[in-house]
Amino acid sequence: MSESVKELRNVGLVGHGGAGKTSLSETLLFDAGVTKRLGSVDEGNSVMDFEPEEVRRHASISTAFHQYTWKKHKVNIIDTPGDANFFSDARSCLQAADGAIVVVEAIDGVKVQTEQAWEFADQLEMPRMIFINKMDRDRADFFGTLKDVAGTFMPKPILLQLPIGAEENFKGVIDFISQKAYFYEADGKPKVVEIPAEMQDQVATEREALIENIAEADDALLEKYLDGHPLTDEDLMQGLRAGTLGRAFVPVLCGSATRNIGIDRLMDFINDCFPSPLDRGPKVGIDPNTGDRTERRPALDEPFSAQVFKTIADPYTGRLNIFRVYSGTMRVDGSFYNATKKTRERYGQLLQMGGREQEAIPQAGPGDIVAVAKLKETATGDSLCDESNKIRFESVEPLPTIMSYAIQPRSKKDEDKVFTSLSRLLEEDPTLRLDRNQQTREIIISGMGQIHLETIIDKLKRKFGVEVDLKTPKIPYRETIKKLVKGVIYRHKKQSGGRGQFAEVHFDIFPLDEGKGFEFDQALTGMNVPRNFVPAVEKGLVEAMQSGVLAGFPVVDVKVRFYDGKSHDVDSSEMAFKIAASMCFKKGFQEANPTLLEPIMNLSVTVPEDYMGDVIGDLNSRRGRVLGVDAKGKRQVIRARVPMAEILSYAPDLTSMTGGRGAFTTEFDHYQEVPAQIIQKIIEQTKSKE
Ligand SMILES: Nc1nc2c(ncn2[C@@H]2O[C@H](COP(=O)(O)OP(=O)(O)OP(=O)(O)O)[C@@H](O)[C@H]2O)c(=O)[nH]1
Ligand SMILES: [Mg+2]
Repeated sequence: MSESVKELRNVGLVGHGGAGKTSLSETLLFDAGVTKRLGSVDEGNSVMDFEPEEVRRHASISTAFHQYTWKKHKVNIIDTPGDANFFSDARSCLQAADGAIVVVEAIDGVKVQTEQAWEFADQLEMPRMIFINKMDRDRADFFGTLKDVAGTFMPKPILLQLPIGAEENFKGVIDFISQKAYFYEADGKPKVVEIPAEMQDQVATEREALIENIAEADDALLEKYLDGHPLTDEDLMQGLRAGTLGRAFVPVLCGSATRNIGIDRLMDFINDCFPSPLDRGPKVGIDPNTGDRTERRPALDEPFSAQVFKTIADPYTGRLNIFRVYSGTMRVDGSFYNATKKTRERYGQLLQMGGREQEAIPQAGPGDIVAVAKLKETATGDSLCDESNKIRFESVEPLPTIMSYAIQPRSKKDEDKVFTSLSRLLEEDPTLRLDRNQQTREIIISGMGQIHLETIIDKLKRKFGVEVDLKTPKIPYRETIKKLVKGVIYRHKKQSGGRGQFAEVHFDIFPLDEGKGFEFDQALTGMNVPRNFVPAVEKGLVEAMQSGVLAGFPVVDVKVRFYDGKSHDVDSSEMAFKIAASMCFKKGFQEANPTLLEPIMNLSVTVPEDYMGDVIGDLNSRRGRVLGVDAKGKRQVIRARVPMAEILSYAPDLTSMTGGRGAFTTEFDHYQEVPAQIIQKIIEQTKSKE
């Protein structure tokens, strides 16, 4: 448990992929003395990007946790992955933070993922700061980046520092409040000196702007300022803290994570101006007994409450649930109530996550981020609480999946293992979906994009030794008829030496409405067909319908009326009637104007207004039908119906059309007839694969 909740900081690092969040985490840990050597993403020895898939890709695929102590403050770092493929995990884990550092690189400025993380932090009403990173890189442009940031984000970004030099000559930062220059050596320890003469005017102007911004956010300070009294450094720090916490503005700092420049300033800022769990106030939830709104203060004497925001599945050590405590305390070897699953769970050790390592701790309290192993039912998003003081918190839903593949084991013997191993990965990844398509018999995995599904395949191999390939899923087409045919007659007769085979059936075949499936109408009147053969006739029909005449797809939405037939005392048998029924159906089906049906999806595409024309034009070329467009904030939501076959690879196409600014969801809506000119193509393709 941290010394004091007041001195605890839970800090989430967000921003687009490659902005430098993990590198920054490494430098924070190094400067605080947690690591003896500065970890590097590029060299593969980062303590935060420790999973083999991360080391190989030089990028985070999953949120990592660590902590350090700096000037009596304990800081939990939550290093989220920036790539859109892993944004759902970033969102879930950011819920555990009290403040967010938005890392922006000084070269390309704000990118889509940064905007999306920002919007999510807005939803959580989370105080933020911006760290302009990579000031040492070629083409680093501080003011260009600042302009970009100021033009994109609200609340208003305000400048606290100026960089000294840039690119290769980036040497340090000037702090407006202390009015000092900080020059850095490789160890991250600053040499504090007077502001260089040539920068003094610029600093004076920027400092004045900062003072005004701070004063504007605080009535008492504003009054003092307008009365002409100078604001002291203490006034400014107090105003800066209040304005940051109250989200009146977003302070901007700068530096270089890999060169360890400006990082100690950032650490001081986190201590001084970022919220403690106390600043964020009580956590609101629902009393599951009454349905009423209730809350928990971040205090030791409150009943225990917590929420799980991440789960890690390990084939050897089992499952690990990571959660944030909101109120009360917990000690080792205890139990709690899971208000989401409505069960009681026992746990043993309390663990604190430090990258890949876990350290046992004796107890935990408000604001602490803790893990426990081997819970039975608990999953990401669940609320944990004291059994006699129940509370349930809301949690963000996982983002909907956008890409699907059929999965094929390389070795036949792995078929069963594929499903069980993927189910294990499902425990730690709520954005992964697993379905077995009854019709095509394929195992379909769906996820957040190409990279997401590829890393799943990598994990499957590493953790469970199962090798699989990803294939484009088959479209589950179906066959049906459009015309009614009456009086279809088929006689099955075979005379081969001994006992022969004889059966004759008479059918009427009707088309049914979409979704009606198959109906069998036994309408025999005379005694031509003994009734004990009726089940065989129905069975023959059901079997015939499993594989249609056009291209072998299942037949649906058909009614067969069995009204007459003929039989023979000796030669008729169930088998003979089954065959007759099947053949009669196939004959009638061909006369009944057969056609193919395809799945039509509901598609909802969210894009900034500028891209609307392109996206709608593209949907039209995919045989889509636009149903409507609604405004949602600054974005437009296009609702359309599109054939599944046309949007199997929509994710990369939408990304390239919109520069990554588009998002979409799909769900099955109904089956619809395939246009005539396409039917022939599908039939040929299916036949060529046989
Ligand atoms: N020159 C320079 N390179 C940096 C700096 N910070 C990070 N990098 C490099 O940028 C690349 C990406 O850094 P990461 O720390 O992995 O970025 P990230 O934000 O964690 O990326 P994701 O995990 O993919 O979201 C690596 O090659 C780093 O070495 C910096 O301050 N200066
Ligand atoms: Mg990273």
